[in-house]
Amino acid sequence: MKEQLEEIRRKAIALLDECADIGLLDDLRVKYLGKKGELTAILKQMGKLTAEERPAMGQLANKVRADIEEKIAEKSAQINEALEEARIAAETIDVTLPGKKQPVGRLHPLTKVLDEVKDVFLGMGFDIVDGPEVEYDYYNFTALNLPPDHPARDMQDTFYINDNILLRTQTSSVQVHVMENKKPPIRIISPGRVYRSDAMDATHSPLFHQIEGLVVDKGVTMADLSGTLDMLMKRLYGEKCEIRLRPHHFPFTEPSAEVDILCFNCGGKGCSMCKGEGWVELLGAGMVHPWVLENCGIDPEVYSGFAFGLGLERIVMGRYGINDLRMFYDNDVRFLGQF
Ligand code: FA5
Repeated sequence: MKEQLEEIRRKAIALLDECADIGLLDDLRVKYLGKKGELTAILKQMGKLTAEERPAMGQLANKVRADIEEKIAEKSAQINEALEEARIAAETIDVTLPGKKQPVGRLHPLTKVLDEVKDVFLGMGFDIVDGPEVEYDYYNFTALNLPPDHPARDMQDTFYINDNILLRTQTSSVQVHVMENKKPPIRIISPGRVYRSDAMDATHSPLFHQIEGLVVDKGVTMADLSGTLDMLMKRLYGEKCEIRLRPHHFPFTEPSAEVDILCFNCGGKGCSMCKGEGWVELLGAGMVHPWVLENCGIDPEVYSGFAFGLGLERIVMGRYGINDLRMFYDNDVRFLGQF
């Protein structure tokens, strides 16, 4: 039996020494130490030994088991360590590889220039207010001296929700909301979307943006209007920028003017952009009509005011030399990425 035990130990240790696989290691453990393993089979024969032989054989058997267990533990640690090293080697990050580019978004040119316009007016002490895009007929037309059937409504046909509610055609509707809720002095701008059933072309869109301006106080004159707009245009386009005020008619201002700047495409010579005029229309403006002040509960004998409505798209076109307004809405990143 002694030889058998020695033989089991020798063979088991030799096989374990060569083992490099965790599954195989477990098979060897079962083969030698399991319930039906070789060592157990030998121990079952202990009963055949004499009482004198048994303690020495028992001791040897325990020693053989301990040696095999120790070898299995040592091998298991070696194999696991090798596996861990292989895993780390496979996961190694090459820090010299170029990184993956994350595309970064940017502000739309309309938003960028609107922010500049807001800055200019905030610097002059104006507040910025919001108004509804879905509007009552009263605020968009009637309160602005455009009663039902007034011919000037034809110039601003729009999208109607019902007879009384429409998509606003102009931010001038906000003038009425502001004057109804706040007494002079008033100094506000109100940017936002407006809608008209205009056909799309290089300078028109059925959805576009306006920035309304309104100042009401004692002693406000047309000179204040002209000075304010001149200052804005010079801040946006540089000191050399020229504007002109052209007599016009708006039912809600008296006197009224359209304000043009020297064509940013041809510098005044005449081109397709300015339709040969040399000037591009940017906004409508004028002194708030006394009836509009009265409609809003402000005494026109005491107060006067000026108002203007800028077309944001046209300003941005001038700012960056863009000759077709449709590009703002095409969502082409090759275009939008340039600003
Ligand atoms: C008005 O809308 C008046 N509410 C402006 C105003 C305000 C006058 C306060 C007096 C006092 P008008 O319809 O001209 O006016 O439009 C103003 C500006 O909006 C135009 O000068 C132009 O720059 C721009 N605009 C008008 N229609 C379109 C369109 N379809 N697409 C793009 N921009 C447009």
